[in-house]
Amino acid sequence: MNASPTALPIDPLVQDLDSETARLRAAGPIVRIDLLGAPAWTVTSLGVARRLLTDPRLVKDIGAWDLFASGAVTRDWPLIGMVDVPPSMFTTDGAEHRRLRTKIAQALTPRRVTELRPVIGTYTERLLDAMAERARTAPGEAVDLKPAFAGPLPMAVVCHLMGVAESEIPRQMRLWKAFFSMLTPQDERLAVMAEIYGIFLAMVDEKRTAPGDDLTSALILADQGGAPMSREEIAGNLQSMIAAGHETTIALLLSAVRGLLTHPDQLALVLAGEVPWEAVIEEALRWDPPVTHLLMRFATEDIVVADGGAPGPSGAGSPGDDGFVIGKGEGVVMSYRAIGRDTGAFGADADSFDITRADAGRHLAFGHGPHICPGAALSRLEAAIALPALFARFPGLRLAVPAEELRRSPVLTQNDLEALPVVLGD
Ligand code: HEM
Ligand code: PLO
Repeated sequence: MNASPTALPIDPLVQDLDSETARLRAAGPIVRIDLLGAPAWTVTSLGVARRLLTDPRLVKDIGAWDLFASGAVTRDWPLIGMVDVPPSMFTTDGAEHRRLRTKIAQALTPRRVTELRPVIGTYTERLLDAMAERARTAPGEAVDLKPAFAGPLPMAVVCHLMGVAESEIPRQMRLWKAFFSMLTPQDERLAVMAEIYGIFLAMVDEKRTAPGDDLTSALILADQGGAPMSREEIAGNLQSMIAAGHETTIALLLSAVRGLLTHPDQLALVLAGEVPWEAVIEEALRWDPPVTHLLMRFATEDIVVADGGAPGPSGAGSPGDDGFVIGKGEGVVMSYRAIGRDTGAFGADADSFDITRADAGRHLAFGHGPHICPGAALSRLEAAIALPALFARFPGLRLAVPAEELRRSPVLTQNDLEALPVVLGD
């Protein structure tokens, strides 16, 4: 399996993400990439992304991927865990997908999210108390905000939501870290995936006999949208919610803090109440979104994407002349980080963090179309509680290292800062 020679390689070690994003953007609205040996397309333009994300000719069903059907991509491919996974809303299409989304909508109501407010507040205060204690006993010492604050909160909240025991959290953190890291040997990753699925299947069996007051039980009981979910579908959806619900929100918190600490003038505006926290959250989602590259959709027929950006009907226009043709059976990635930096959508200064920009809310960090993130309200709520509480407790918070020294973890698909060392201040 070889990617075409002109394909841009995506670095699994994420050594220089800003340069990679700039290279992708410069290459066009839709670009040939090399995903660890597998050729694919990626989208870097907001307009093209919006159109393709509602185009029914692109599906999540891995059976539509030529490289998989032909055996060129196998379980040995390090990114297989993003595409060949247990049944869930993440990988289904059409009527089957609508059935699962209806049940999620029935169970994950705005009220259920709002009811998490005190839970989020309590976890946040608990973490801040522990940090304050460290600041008292070791004043001036650098603290890594990832394990101390941003890391634990989202996993605790999503486990509470889904009815996963607190005692399970350390194992979940370890397993998902191994799942996402590109440094995990592939046989170990496959074992981790099997272990995760086994844990959730067992959990579903328990909840089916003794439902609780949690979202997993509500999904089991959801009666709208068609046939009840199978055991495997409940486990698959539970597992998706846990995976999606922690890794992404950690990244949102870290992006927002990094943006503010590297732009003290903007932090001052927020602390003075001149710019709302909501603006910080939306700008962080645009500027350095949690999902870098979203794998993957597959073309069920040839799709012509005009150079100007609009995908046309199949067969319109000739390949190469006035656009790009996504061939039937090819894979399409959404590079949400590059899309957030689309100068056509956000202006010439799209690379700058600017909480005063008027149009940050147009970002696609939560996706668009039928698969748009069902957890968006929850993650926004977490950030809207955690960020002000952090800066209220530590108004003198500052980076403990120069911004250029911050490193990314080797996670190809997600935005994962290795660490965010800060000084808590007085
Ligand atoms: C889907 C982003 C938080 C659960 C998605 C997608 C994106 C996304 C981009 C669409 C993927 C696509 O193109 O198909 C984010 C971001 C988050 C976040 C940026 C935080 C800042 C959450 C939370 C949960 C969650 C907290 C659960 C509690 C899901 C699920 C899907 C999804 C289950 C799959 C939906 C489907 O395919 O129908 N998310 N997410 N996400 N998200 Fe989130
Ligand atoms: C994780 C492995 C599971 O077996 C299947 C699964 C479902 C939902 C996916 C999640 C995986 C990875 C993280 C994803 C999430 C949906 C949203 C989240 C992609 C593949 C994002 C956008 O980061």
